[in-house]
Amino acid sequence: MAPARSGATADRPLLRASFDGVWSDLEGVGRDPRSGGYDRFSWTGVDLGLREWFAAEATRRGLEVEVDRNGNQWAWWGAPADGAVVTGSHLDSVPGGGAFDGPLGVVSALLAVDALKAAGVVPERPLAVVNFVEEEGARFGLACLGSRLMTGAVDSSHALSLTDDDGTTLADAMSAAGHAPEHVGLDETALARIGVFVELHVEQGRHLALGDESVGVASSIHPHGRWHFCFEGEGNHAGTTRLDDRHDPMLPFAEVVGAARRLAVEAQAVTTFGRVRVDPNGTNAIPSRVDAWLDARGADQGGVVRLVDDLQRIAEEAAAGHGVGLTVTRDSFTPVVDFDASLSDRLRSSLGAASISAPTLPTAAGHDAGILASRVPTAMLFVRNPTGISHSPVEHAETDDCVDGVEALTVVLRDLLVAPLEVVPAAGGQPGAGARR
Ligand code: HGY
Ligand code: MN
Ligand code: MN
Repeated sequence: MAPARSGATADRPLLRASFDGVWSDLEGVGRDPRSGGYDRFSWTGVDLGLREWFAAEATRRGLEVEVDRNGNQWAWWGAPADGAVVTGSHLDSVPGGGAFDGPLGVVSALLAVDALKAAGVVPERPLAVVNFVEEEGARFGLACLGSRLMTGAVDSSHALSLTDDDGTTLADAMSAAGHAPEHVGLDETALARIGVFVELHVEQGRHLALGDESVGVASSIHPHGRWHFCFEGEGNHAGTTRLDDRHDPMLPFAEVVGAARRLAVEAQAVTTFGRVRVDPNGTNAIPSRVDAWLDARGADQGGVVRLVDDLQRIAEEAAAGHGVGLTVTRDSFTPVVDFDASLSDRLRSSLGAASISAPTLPTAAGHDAGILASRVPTAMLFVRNPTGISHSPVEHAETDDCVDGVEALTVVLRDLLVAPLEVVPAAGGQPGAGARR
């Protein structure tokens, strides 16, 4: 059941029509007609199409578009200045991803600007809609790359040396897309401009689907990380090589996959090996090498760390047993993120004042809001996902719920744009993340 209408937008049918219109313009970009999934990877031709779409939608609204040193796009309502209200999300996807993860936050932000302007809101401070680059890390392997670079959470030269599956570095991909890579890194100017950041996102889970509300407020992001397991064996003929003579990297890898699931159950965590590269990947060739990437997450940070340590020990024993080499590299780890309590409370109270009831829920999905939380006050809104499925072509959100999301975001932004942004201690948030004037 959708929440009581907030009344934030005078005409809901018009808003629904606007949503359908903007959504349909974006829907085809980077979509595989066979699977219905999306391959939207940073600094590719598809990404250029997405960036052009973003710039056109922003310009159509009279917003000033800028691209920062890390390639994130910013659309400004009002001259860029410190202490702005910033919203938005990302447009890239995982391989074969869904339509809503990321784009729903960007589209909703643009439509919220429409609603605020239609309501005659005169902001006390600038507003920016942002499109963060490479949030999924699908091309270069590091999630939230644009926000990590901006906050200095990743070393710039390390980031520029990251390669995609074809061996193209981030630096070369950015150059080829016409964006100079040499200035990537910590961007204090961009960070100072963020007074508060509010990201709307489709829920990646079923908390809302199991309840009555279509919109929720995030409390926290579970600790999560990515580890690269590289098993190096000896390539050989699949038919002529005796079993005793084999050093097959696939075998220790297979043991590790099973162990990862067992350890996840014990630790009440989740583990996934969703990405595997087998060299030379021939039916009649014993692999010389297997590269596999582990995604491990859980509410208990210590439990996740112990799980990966145990798994690494199991992998080392299994590899040794097959005369296979092993290296394990931690690609990223994001500790628990508790969103800024005072900002989240403020979201809840402005939603309540607009008679929108929104439960509070945690998530195990990473977001740019989670990375920014270490530097600026951030909060998130979630929109109901009936199946909870995400990172899949079947990811979905009902249009009525998406419109509820736009209305909720409009209510929240209206409050943040016109009322003072007090400086509040970030109770339970990250150090130094209190809202700023
Ligand atoms: O992987 C994640 O948690 C997010 O969807 N990027
Ligand atoms: Mn995602
Ligand atoms: Mn996302």
